[in-house]
Amino acid sequence: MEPELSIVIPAFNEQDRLGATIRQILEYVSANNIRSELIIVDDGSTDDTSAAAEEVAGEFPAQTVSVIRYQRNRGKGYAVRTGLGAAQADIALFSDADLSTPIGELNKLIDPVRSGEYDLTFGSRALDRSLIGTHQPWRREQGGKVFNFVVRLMTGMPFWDTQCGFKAFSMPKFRPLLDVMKIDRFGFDVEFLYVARLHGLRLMEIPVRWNNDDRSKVNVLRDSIRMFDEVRQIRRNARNGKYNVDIE
Ligand SMILES: Nc1nc2c(ncn2[C@@H]2O[C@H](COP(=O)(O)OP(=O)(O)O)[C@@H](O)[C@H]2O)c(=O)[nH]1
Ligand SMILES: [Mg+2]
Repeated sequence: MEPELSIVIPAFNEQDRLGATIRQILEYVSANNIRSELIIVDDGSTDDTSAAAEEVAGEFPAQTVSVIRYQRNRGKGYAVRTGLGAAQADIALFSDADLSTPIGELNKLIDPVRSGEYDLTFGSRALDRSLIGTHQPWRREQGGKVFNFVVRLMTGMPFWDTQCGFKAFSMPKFRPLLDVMKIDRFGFDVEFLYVARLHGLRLMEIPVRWNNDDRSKVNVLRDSIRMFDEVRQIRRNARNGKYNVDIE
């Protein structure tokens, strides 16, 4: 039977965090009778990420779990696009491997897509900060605010947190756009929202709970520089018509 929801987890060197995450997700979907498929994308990990995923998946024979892997690390954006490209269901969600947004927040994003009211819904840590249990380190949180301010200035988008790793999509609407997406690293969230908006999809930023996991793989200096550069690339791509695509 076709799944009603595809859940994508981008994973880079996540052998320590991924097992517990998969278990929590599969327990949640079975307890709530959600017909889902789980797609793990191993983004060129150098540890035993794939094996860890397969091991836990083996504990849930009734659930559909697939692991996609490739040799070279390409970035979270590339990994998420790969997972969405493989998604079978009409609704897809991606979540970080550390479940910083608990999987119980799922319905907040899925319901407005299922009802047809919105095409892309995304978690936000900026709309209701009282939902944040464990904060990111102070510098990282301030950096996030600056990044979002720059994104608003450079793209004209009215959002407050583009970077939360918890986003849901109406795949019939979003799938054609995957072909024109180009940003492979952490700027991809901005590109997703920008291109979706450009093509008239209906977007909603939704406050979600967040408990930061401090075992972050992000290198603040290197990855921040790349992100600003990627936002400039998005503007350039838009100007050069790189995001033109026929959607029905
Ligand atoms: N850092 C990093 N994360 C990646 C990459 N590819 C996929 N990911 C995944 O992106 C998600 C966010 O990473 P995380 O380290 O938790 O970031 P943070 O919580 O924002 O500091 C996790 O699911 C990672 O496994 C990559 O190339 N680098
Ligand atoms: Mg994290």
